[in-house]
Amino acid sequence: MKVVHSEAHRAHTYAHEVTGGLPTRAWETVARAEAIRAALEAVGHDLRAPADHDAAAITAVHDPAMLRYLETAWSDWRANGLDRATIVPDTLPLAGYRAGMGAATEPASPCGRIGYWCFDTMTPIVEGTYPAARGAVDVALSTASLVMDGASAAYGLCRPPGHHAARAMFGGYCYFNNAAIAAQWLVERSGARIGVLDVDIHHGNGTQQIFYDRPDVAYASLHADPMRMYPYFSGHADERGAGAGLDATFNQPLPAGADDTTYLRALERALDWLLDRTDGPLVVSLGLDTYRDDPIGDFALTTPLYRVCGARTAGTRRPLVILQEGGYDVATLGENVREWLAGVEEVGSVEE
Ligand code: Q9C
Ligand code: ZN
Repeated sequence: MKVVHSEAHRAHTYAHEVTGGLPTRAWETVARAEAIRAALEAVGHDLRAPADHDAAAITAVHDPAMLRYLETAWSDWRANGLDRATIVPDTLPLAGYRAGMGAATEPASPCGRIGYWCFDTMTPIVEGTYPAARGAVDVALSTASLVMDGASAAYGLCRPPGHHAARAMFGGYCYFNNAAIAAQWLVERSGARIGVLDVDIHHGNGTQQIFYDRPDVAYASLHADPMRMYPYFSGHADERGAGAGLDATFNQPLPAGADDTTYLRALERALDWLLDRTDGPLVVSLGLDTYRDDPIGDFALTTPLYRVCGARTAGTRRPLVILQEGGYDVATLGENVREWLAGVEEVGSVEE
């Protein structure tokens, strides 16, 4: 299968994220993407670098002011004489802050700006973050191009991931929403109704929000119930879209310990639902943090199940734009991605 991978992710690196106000080890690491790359290279996938894309594809789904923020955050921080290695927010404009008083506006202070745009403390900005995030978008768009040019499936090794990034807010280890940018790009070029299948264990709040009121991109997600897991504030079963997008969002929150059988049944429901509402390519937000040993997940999926999931997804016979999201057990991440893609290839008609 054709695999797109960028070196730019390597400069997005930091030792700690802040959980519950304390520095804890970073889970979203360079080693994750390198483990995937090594596993895919070892079985002969056809790796290539992405093409550069301009910002228009990003501002088609994100607030241009958020793009400007991410582009300038590091230099602004430095220009203000702040010399910590990472930028993390400490003051966040919750809905209640300005309730009844109109929306918050972006402040001038770099410490205020990060709280204005970033919704959690686990998504630091370092010097290499912006180039890496742009690289991940390039990976997603080059993967979508391969599919538009006729590939039945292609895989983009996006790092940083994307599905928690909303129109005007980032977080959850995500800066730009790679999958949403690819889906929007596919809508514009194919004129078809596009599906997004999100199998990361965390609800893809960003992707859901970006397309919530639109009928042309249908979003289906299987994830840990937000009552117990991050991102906490979205992904309930009664969130089904709004306005013209009503019934173009499908959430299946699953219990702790969800096993292969439970999961496969939910995946099949999601695929049937997407087939009914779309007629073009599917973008897959491929998170492997559903794995039984994932350090931040609580599902019980096994490695062989990923091959079955890939095969069932390819069984839709829709072109697949498969983009990497989460997955934090570095020891098995490469083989779990490899097995998912092997399941796709087993269904056939995937060039090399
Ligand atoms: N103690 C993705 O999988 N919270 N993002 C982790 C760990 C943040 C996950 C808490 C999880 C973000 C793309
Ligand atoms: Zn995740």
